[in-house]
Amino acid sequence: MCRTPPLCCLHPGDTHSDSLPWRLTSQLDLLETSEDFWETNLDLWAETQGSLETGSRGDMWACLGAGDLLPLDFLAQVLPAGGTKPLSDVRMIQSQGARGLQLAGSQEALSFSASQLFTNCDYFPSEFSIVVTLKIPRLSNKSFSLQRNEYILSLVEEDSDRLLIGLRVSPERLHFLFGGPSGRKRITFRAVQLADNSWHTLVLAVTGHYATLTVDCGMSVELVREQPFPSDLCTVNSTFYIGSRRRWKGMFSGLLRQLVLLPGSDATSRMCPSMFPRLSVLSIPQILLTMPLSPTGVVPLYPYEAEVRVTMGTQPHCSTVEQGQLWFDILGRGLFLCDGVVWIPLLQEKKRLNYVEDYQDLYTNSDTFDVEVFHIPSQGLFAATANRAAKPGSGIYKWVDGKFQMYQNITTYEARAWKYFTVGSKMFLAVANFKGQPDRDREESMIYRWNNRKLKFLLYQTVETHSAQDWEAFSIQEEHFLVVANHRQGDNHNIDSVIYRWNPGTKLFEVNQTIETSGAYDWEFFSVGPYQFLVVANTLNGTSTNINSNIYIWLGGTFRPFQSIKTAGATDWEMFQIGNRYFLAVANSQSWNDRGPSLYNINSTIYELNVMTQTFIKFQDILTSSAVDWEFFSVGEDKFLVVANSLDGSSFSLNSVIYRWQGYEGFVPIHKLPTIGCTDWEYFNTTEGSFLIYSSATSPLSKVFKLNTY
Ligand SMILES: [Ca+2]
Ligand SMILES: [Ca+2]
Ligand SMILES: [Ca+2]
Ligand SMILES: [Ca+2]
Repeated sequence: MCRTPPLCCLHPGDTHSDSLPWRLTSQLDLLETSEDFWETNLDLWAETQGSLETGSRGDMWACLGAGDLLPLDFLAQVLPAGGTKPLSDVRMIQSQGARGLQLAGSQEALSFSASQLFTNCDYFPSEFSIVVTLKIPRLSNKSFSLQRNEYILSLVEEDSDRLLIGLRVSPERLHFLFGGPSGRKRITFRAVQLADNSWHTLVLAVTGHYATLTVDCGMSVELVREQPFPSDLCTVNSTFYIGSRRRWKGMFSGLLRQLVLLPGSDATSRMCPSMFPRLSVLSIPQILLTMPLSPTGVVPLYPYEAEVRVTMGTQPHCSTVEQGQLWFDILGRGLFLCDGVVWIPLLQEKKRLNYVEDYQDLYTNSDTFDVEVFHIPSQGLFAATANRAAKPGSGIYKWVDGKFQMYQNITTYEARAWKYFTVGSKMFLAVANFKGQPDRDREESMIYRWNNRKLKFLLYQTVETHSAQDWEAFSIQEEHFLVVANHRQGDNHNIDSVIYRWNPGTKLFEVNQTIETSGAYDWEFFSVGPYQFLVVANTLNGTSTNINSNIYIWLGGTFRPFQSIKTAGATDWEMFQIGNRYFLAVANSQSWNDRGPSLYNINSTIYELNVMTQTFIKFQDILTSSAVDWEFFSVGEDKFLVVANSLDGSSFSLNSVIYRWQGYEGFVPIHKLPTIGCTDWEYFNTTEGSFLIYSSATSPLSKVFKLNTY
């Protein structure tokens, strides 16, 4: 028996017209007023909400209670909250970028007593909306599915098996059934095209004589009935069934993503307009909102399968539209999932770093500060070492039969770095000489050009520099630039570093801009989208190493200050990109000021570009021992950083460390490599595989390591 609070439920026909005053009585009205329709709707919704609080809405609200006006999420009723036992009668299926449930097994599992929903009142609300997001397979002629009726939702009186409420789809039709005082009634919406294998969101709003159906936030279709929806539909001892009518026959065969009852009002105004009208949301269980295949590799709670489009060929676009789609890379034999931003590898015959193997001892002319590995077209792979001794100078090695072999010596003056670059078809090597020639006043660094006839590098241009530490080469809009890191002039570290521009007329590099630096040690050029940047590693100002290193941005034909970052004896900046994230890692070599001793075991820091604030923000500190270089490299899909640790305060013999990118955890140490006075790491590839080479500033021995993969 139904509890019969006399004021329980709205009486037939008495207040529906003013409880939903904005509801339009014909489609024509809707057309004519469509422009401010939504606004009006929202205003009126607010009004009714307001009157609700004052209690003036009358009987119906008294019955439902304010809390009952919240959306009642049927799917959430049957899905256990996260962490509990998964339902075996439900399969989670991802399709067209959204997740839905496919029903399987017994109907009992997807049912619950009406008393769970109607706690204050035994009557089904006389005004309500039912919101459904579903996907029904496209029908072939032979298909049996949907040739019959399938139930999305039913409310069944347990003892009598009488259908109190039913929402049912059949080909091109949607039926709403209810038990009226004079038997079962049916409202049928015709020409509703749902079986097209796409997601659709339906809002069925029922009030009194009216039933309105809105599909994908489009035009509403309204049906007027002689008999109104009953206000005394008793729900005692009745049960809701999701996707069935309590029997095998008529089970819903498509996907369900949303199934919500909103008592008391038309949900359309809450859901429309929508950015994604086919997936417009009133209430969806959390488990269906998230994507199960996340980069963190969280295992989905429910049995899950992705029924998604797989694209072949070259890398397709990946944005929110493609979220959940798969791409099969035929060349790389890999399967990737679009997470809405980037393609995440799922299955790939990918290389994984297994171990690092001693490969070649490269005996150099003298102590080596830097190695530059480069490729000369039709010649092969070369390595230039920046050596301390002037004679025989610095070595250039060629990769022959899987080893570096001496190729050419070039006289240099305590060479600190080499940089290979091209201008058009011309190939150059620039050396940073830390010292001047013994018999000259002027300190110079040299630019050499590859001679295609002699197959050697020949002197091309000399440039005045001051204890040069590094050259960086870059191009902006077809213009070619070089920038030198001038470390000091005499005892003065606060001097200008110089940017040179290639003059196509004179075919020489000419001074273009000077930038004040403090013990400059390294320049790094990088681009982010349409913007170009230079960042300098300032080592010391004469009294302290704890000073700013500066990032400059190219604006209006010149580099201007962009951001200053506090560093400690900065010696290297390494720029790298992971997915759509931009990082800058600084190597901090020592913390020192003129009042105290030097500290070598200090943090080096990785910064990440925050696109919103347009600044680099600290991402991770890594403890290093007088770090002088970071090198970023990839093996398969894995990203790595290797640091050159040069000194722990007492010894040059210490480990350099390889870190692997682990997403949220940042970079995690995975490998230690014994090095002596390590000053530089370079990564390179040959047909023999992937390699790392390091230079030693304390011994004439550099080492090549092979990265073994599996
Ligand atoms: Ca190098
Ligand atoms: Ca550099
Ligand atoms: Ca570096
Ligand atoms: Ca390096």
